[in-house]
Amino acid sequence: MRPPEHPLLDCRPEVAASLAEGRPVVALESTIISHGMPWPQNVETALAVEAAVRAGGAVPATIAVIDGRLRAGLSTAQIERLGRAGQEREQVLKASRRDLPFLLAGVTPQALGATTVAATMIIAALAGIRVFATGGIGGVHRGAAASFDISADLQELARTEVAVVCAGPKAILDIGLTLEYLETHGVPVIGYRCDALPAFYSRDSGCAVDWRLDEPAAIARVMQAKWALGLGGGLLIANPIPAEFALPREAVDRAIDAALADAAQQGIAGKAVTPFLLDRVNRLTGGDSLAANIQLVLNNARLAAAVAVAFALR
Ligand code: PSU
Ligand code: MN
Repeated sequence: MRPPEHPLLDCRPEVAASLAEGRPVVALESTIISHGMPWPQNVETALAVEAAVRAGGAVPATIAVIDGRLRAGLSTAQIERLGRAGQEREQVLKASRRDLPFLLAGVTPQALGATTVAATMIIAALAGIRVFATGGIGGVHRGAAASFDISADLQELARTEVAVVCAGPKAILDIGLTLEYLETHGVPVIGYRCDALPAFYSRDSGCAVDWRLDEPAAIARVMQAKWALGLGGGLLIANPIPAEFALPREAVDRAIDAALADAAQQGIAGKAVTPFLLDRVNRLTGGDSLAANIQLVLNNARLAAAVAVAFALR
């Protein structure tokens, strides 16, 4: 059963109706709109991702914090607002778990909070949404032994009951350490039709996944079993970028190395790191990485819809 409507949360009527009737809903995040992609591709992609969820038979619920309220399900105008505000970063706060109280208390200069994977999971779970599609999750950064930079997304996967479909950890991260962290925290990592964890822009990170599952119905049964057992927490469903859109590993690695060097030289730290690196890699690959990012998000939206449909039928 879905939890009762939360006093801080506004669900779009279509989303609330679907949830009340046990029909499939897919959560979508908003940091990717405001901080993950440039305007106008960010808005075009967000709308195309919603359309892909609908084509897959589920209702999309893009999540953000707007004017002091948690929102599950945005209008086109609200998505546009987030996308345009992303050009002026001071207008929209990149909001993870620790930022939500400030946005709700109205003490931030920004009226808009773009939710990361972690914050989107929290709001999805409050609404009763169990499946969420993103591009790539945050993870353990390269050099984390010195910087301690580990995304709050990983802790959220350990504690919040949502299945997250992604194309692997973002390639700017240390993927082996990210997998170790997920193992320590008991987060299942499922490869959808793949044996190796995908690495965002490329299909193979060189690290094996725990389990390969080839059918959305099998993934839905694992979700059901985990939560029926009272284990709580999330699952990571890794969905490789379609081969025709994957980028050659060497070219991406060169761009990432250059972006990391720029970040270090400019003293970029904290939550600015990931948006900075994604933007630099996009410039250094002449836009190729953005094109790949758009395609992998669409691919994840399609799989998330299929998983949500299977989970609703269980
Ligand atoms: N996936 C993308 N682009 C993004 C992100 C994910 O394709 O911009 C965002 C997500 O919102 C994720 C965040 O939660 O990057 C991770 O940020 P950090 O490393 O600061 O935790
Ligand atoms: Mn970080």
